[in-house]
Amino acid sequence: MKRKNKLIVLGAFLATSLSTSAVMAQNPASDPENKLGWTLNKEVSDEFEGNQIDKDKWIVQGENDHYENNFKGRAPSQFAPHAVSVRDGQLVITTRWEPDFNFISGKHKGYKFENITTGAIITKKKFKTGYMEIKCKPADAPLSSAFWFTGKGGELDLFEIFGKYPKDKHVEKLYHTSFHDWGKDRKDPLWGKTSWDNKTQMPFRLASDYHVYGCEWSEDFLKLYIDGKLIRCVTKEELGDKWVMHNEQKVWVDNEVFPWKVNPKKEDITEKGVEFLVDYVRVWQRKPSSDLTCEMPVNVLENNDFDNGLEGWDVEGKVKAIDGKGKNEAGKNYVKLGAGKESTISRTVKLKPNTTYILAASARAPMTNMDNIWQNGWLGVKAFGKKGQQPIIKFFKNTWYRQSICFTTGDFANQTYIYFTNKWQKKEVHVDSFELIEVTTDHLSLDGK
Ligand SMILES: [Ca+2]
Ligand SMILES: [Ca+2]
Repeated sequence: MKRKNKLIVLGAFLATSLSTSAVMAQNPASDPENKLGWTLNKEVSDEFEGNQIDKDKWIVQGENDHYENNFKGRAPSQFAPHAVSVRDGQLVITTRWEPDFNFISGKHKGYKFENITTGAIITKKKFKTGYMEIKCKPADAPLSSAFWFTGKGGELDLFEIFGKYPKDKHVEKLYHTSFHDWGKDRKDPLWGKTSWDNKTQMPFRLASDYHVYGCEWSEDFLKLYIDGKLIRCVTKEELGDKWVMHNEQKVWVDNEVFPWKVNPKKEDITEKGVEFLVDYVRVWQRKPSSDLTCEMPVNVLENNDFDNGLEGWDVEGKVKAIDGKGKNEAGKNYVKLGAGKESTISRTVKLKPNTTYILAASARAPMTNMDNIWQNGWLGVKAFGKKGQQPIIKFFKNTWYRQSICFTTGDFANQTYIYFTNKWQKKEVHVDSFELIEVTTDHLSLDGK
């Protein structure tokens, strides 16, 4: 009986996916019925058909000794045109161990260009606002595969994904988005630095498979998606001068080495190379309108900001609600987990089965110097009906920042346990602004429609 049910379900699934793919092949994963009236901007989109890169559309970094923005690669890796190819309907960016390559002399951020060749492509045309989407499989290696945008004064990295990160396997699941501020004076210590970011840890390794990553960049907000699901929205208003998306942008797709994080060796890269595979890059645009909101699904946690002290929360060890006197991130109070004892703040929450959620919190670790002392606090979730899954995400900076965990409940789950703890180091950590939201694909909230 069970088996028969499965077959029926599979048949229905195939029928649905065939009919929808025929009709909606070119619609955004965020809006499969194109309710918002998106139009594909073909100048900055590509399906990567044929057997070579379209050079009317793309700049290949290093070709004819031209390097867009004078960016030659992040040393030790150097951009080389032979790293870029098109095969089986895909863009292939190959990073290789190639010590005999004729590397440029000089250094970049203290590292010599040597051993590693890699690739980047950049659109010739610019665009301003829209919905940007890529379907891809990042290189399964200790380097960053990235889909990003830059123009005058600002940069949006929709993702920089480390396929492998031996020091901390959690990083291999991290969907990390950031803004970089290039609008400041060159002498300003914040020039080019991250002005805002979003870190969401997915329940899977990102380089293990293809996923669809998307974002909507409007005049007023930025929405982040994975596989058509909305995971975050932030407004220009709430970011203030951290917002950097004021001008037209070009699309970038590349592999880069970040040697201060992880410096790949020959056996990681190999002479044959590791590949970032991209099925397509698509940018849609629509008439500017104010009919879309940045509303996220409702936060199911009451007293998530501790305005009512510790009401509704379970605590163990040294846990106190502290008046932040307006200096903490949100509202009146934050929670302090004191030094000297293992301390945890937690609660059991009712949830739906077979449903995807995002758990987020803001935290800081004041005893960190972020140099040789890395005191962790960590956010975690467990007992949601998925055997063996107990995801955690660590906090180790001494300023307030937000991170999140994406998880999907099992068939029989009706509740879960969420917590923040200073185990096992027993050092002081602060936490605030817990958020638990249901992630849905049906998230288009149109005013007056
Ligand atoms: Ca394709
Ligand atoms: Ca608060």
